[in-house]
Amino acid sequence: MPGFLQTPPILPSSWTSDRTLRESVVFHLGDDAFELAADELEAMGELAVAPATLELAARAETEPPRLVPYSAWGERVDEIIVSDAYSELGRIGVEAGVTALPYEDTPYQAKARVVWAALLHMWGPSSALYSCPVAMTDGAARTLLLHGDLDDIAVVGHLTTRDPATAWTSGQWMTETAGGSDVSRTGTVARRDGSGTWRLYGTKWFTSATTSEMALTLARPEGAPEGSRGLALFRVHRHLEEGPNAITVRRLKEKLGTRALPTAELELEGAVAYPVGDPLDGAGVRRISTMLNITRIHNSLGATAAITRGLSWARAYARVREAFGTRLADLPAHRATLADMAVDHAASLALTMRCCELMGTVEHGSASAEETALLRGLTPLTKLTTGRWSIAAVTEAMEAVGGVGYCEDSTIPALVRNTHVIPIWEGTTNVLALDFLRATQRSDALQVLVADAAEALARADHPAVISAVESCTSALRAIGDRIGQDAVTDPAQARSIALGLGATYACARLCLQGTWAAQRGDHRTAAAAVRLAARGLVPPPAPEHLELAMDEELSSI
Ligand code: MFK
Repeated sequence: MPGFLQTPPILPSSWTSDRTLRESVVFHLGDDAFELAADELEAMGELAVAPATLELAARAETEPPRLVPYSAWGERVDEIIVSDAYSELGRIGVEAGVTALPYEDTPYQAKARVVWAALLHMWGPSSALYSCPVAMTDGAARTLLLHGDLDDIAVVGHLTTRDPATAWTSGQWMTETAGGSDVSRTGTVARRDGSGTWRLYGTKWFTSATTSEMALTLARPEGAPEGSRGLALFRVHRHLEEGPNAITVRRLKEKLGTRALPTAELELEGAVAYPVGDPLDGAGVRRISTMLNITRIHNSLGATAAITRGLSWARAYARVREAFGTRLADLPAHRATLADMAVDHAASLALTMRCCELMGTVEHGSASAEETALLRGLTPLTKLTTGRWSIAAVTEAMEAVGGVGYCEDSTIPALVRNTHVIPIWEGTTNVLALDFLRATQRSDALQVLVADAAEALARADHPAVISAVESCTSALRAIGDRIGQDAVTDPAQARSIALGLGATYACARLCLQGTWAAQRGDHRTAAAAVRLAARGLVPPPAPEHLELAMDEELSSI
């Protein structure tokens, strides 16, 4: 006689089961445009969790990329073979428009990035990290359009098509052995050969999506000054018309997660490269920042989507698992945990959707100077805040599914591993906090952000959000006091200020959205805002005793 067999949890549609996502899309898009987008989004909601898609994702995770350095006859080929399941997931994403939609002429106009964000939010966690090349491809396309010449712009069609037969992806080869966070230490040299062609010499230490047809990279033209002001931006192709470019693959990285995604160390041995913009004007870092800001928003979407997928697994399990005489979904202690995860989801989405909305407005050419400054400051804040939230949330999700959630065949360990790259990829929490501080010193980013939060709070007048509005107002005052004490110039304070501002801005946006939703009869976002505020918005200042960090001073005890 068979023993007890647990009914397996089934992931429901990523669209119809996700009230928070649907509400966010209507709030940011408006009812009429929402009607236009609804079918496309519903289709992606089904596709993202279809058994065939999830099987591809699970298979891609177990078939990591392989490096074939030499052909059977000894020729150096440096071929990287990826799982066909990974390639197929990419084809699904490209056809659905995850790279194309923001570049198309759509009825959503400046709001196209809102629809795109919803698509990517659903597809990303099922893509086995194909979302990584999608991020870099988006960043490269925008960078080439903004800073490139006609030759650069000619490749953009490949980066922004829905046709998998002609679609390319782009990498971003920035990280070097000496220059990880500190890009000014980039050692790759650019030299012109006799025919005037630029050629690059150096080692790129972390190049993800290495099978991409092209990449954007930094190099120092010979004779240019040290530091970041001497760097130039280049477009490099893996293959030239006459054959492979002069690039060898040293090895593939063995990473904690993102295992389907090829990440390699590359040696540039005179690789032909095309400067993007004037290579001698010292503006390479400024130009690649266009790409960085876009990939950082993709990173925030990845964080938000990971929270959502973790929550979706936890809820699916809570529906089918019984303990102590009832479903997990009915146990008060478990409901409290799931409710807090739902708050993480709402808060993370509020920040990320605001970034996407602003990004669309800027790209559409209809942004005010304030909106442009707001996006500059909000991007690093959102990236660092959602990154930290995502790690906690997927860990909670694994715990909520119990022992099976700790086992590989549940696929939840892959979600946890893949999420752990989020706070590292495209800048760590501290690097992003310092980037935010630099932005506040160079622009109105801080004043505009505080003013935008205050305006949201002023319009959040539903009784259901009053306590959250009061908490946000006090949090803004507390952060203002800290900044007033010159904390904005103290790097040690950067992290706590940035995390505090990130949570407070998210809460202010939830107060505004919660007011709008409550007026339509749904109080759940208002409740999420109140709960987020009750958990505490501003972390304590940095530790006073920084000597604790390295124990340099031996205690006299
Ligand atoms: C998914 C799979 C992943 C697989 C594993 C991945 C593992 C991790 C792999 C990685 O390594 S990811 C890459 C991590 N590295 C970074 O994210 C770089 C972090 N460093 C920064 O973000 C620095 O702030 C930056 C390099 C961008 C600039 O630092 P610098 O060299 O001190 O330059 P500076 O003086 O701050 O800025 C130079 C110019 O760029 C200025 O403009 P102007 O020339 O007009 O004055 C800045 O205003 C502009 N700029 C800098 N950051 C900007 C920006 N403009 C707009 N937005 C920004 N974010």
